[in-house]
Amino acid sequence: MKRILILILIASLLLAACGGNGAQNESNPESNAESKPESGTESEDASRGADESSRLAPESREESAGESKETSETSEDASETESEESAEPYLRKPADRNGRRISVSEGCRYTASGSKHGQYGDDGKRLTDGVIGGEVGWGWETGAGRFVLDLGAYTEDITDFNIYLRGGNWGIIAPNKAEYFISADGRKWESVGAVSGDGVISNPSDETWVEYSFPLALEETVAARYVRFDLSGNGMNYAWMHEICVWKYVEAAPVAMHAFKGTEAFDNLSFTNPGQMGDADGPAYCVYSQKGYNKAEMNFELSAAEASVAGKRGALMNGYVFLGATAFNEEGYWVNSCDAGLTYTGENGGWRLFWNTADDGTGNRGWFSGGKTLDDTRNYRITLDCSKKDGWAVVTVTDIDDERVVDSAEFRFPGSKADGGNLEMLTDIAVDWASEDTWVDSHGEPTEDWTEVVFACAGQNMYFKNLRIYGCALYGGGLRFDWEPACTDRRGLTPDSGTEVYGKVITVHSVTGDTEYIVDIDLG
Ligand SMILES: [Ca+2]
Repeated sequence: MKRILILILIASLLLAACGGNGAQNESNPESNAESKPESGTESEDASRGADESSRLAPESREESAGESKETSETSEDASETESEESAEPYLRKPADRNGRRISVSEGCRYTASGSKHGQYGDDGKRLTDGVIGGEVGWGWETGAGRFVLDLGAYTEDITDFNIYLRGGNWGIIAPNKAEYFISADGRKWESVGAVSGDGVISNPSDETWVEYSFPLALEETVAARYVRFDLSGNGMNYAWMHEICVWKYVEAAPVAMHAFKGTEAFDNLSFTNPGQMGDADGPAYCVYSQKGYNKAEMNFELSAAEASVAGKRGALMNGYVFLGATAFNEEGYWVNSCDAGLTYTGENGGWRLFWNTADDGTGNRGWFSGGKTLDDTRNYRITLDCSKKDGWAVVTVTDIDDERVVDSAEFRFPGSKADGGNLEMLTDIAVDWASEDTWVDSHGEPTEDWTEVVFACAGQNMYFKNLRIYGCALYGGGLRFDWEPACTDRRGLTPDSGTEVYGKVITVHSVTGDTEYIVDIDLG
């Protein structure tokens, strides 16, 4: 249930309040597909297709002169796979969305119509880099946006499409229709559906920009080497873009799960902090290391994590699983701190990389949230590495099962020493409130006291459960240390026994030293 919900939410990225709309569109493709595949192949390029000497993807060649080199490379690949395609006609089958949805478009080459915007021009990679969202977007000046994606190989069992763009600011008028076409050779195109009207998901991302996506979920699978995205309508003047996406479903291979053997357990009623804790503005469990380490890592079984983040009256919760570092000066006083790892934002419903710093080098707080939503059927290692050079840190997220780096970010962390001599590391599992509406007490009155918010959220089925952490480790002097209690300076639980809340809010169990534990944060 949770996986399905999150898949829908991924498809509805950037959609906050209108999540229900997105779900409806995804589960009912009829409602947003006004152009179904009626008549087999739509050979609108048939006349040009007769030119066998030129296998260029004709649409993109004509409309994007600057991309002709890429397009001709594409055409060579096309001829390699054509015989394969024609030998074994693809049999469509009912789309089965029970498995794991994987992108078949990420990292693929594409061509585009129109001309690149001078300052925010696309670099030919950004529309398939897996990053959806961001502050600006990438611009193509075009009254009829057309993107031709080369999947790199003839690809079967395609089910889902989407295109993410934005408008409403800087005089940019977004289209109101997207139509999707498939092709085996880049010449003959078949429409598989169009999305307009109620099928379009629109959501303001701030006071000025509106984010649009055009999800299409087919009832039957299709196969293609090339996918074409046609934008039109509304008097569009730009395609101001984030991403073009094509997905298929594969059987979800079981990921290896860690066997927790620890028996130590405690909760906010039984645990008393040794003193004032740093992360004390909402339910959290932290373990702080001794000084002297310059890198930390932890494994997080995201595939097992359960999240229910929305309550009544617009209450919305974020979750965090992260590592942190605190830098001290020679007198032992705090100079800076950073957090880096994964956050589950209530607004988009997925886990993503984030980092923040108290001082980013300009005296201001630094904050970054990645655009890639992680696959919630996989498990990940989070690494925070301050060892590269003074004043910098790198956060890396690695798929544990195939040791593949899925996201990373480097950021300024002024005050840190690369040898770790002035650093204290931590692991931290926490929640906070995603919306202003959540900062109310049980009478609905605004409050700045998070314990009042916890009271107000009680009975609304808001939780993060089964946050399974293992393999916590520290590095120093080039050596790796399992995070045994000897590495630990202190543990902190918020709330603890000295903070009055209505009952059990946070539980830590299956604890082995400080290398592994499972956290449940349940507001009841
Ligand atoms: Ca992108």
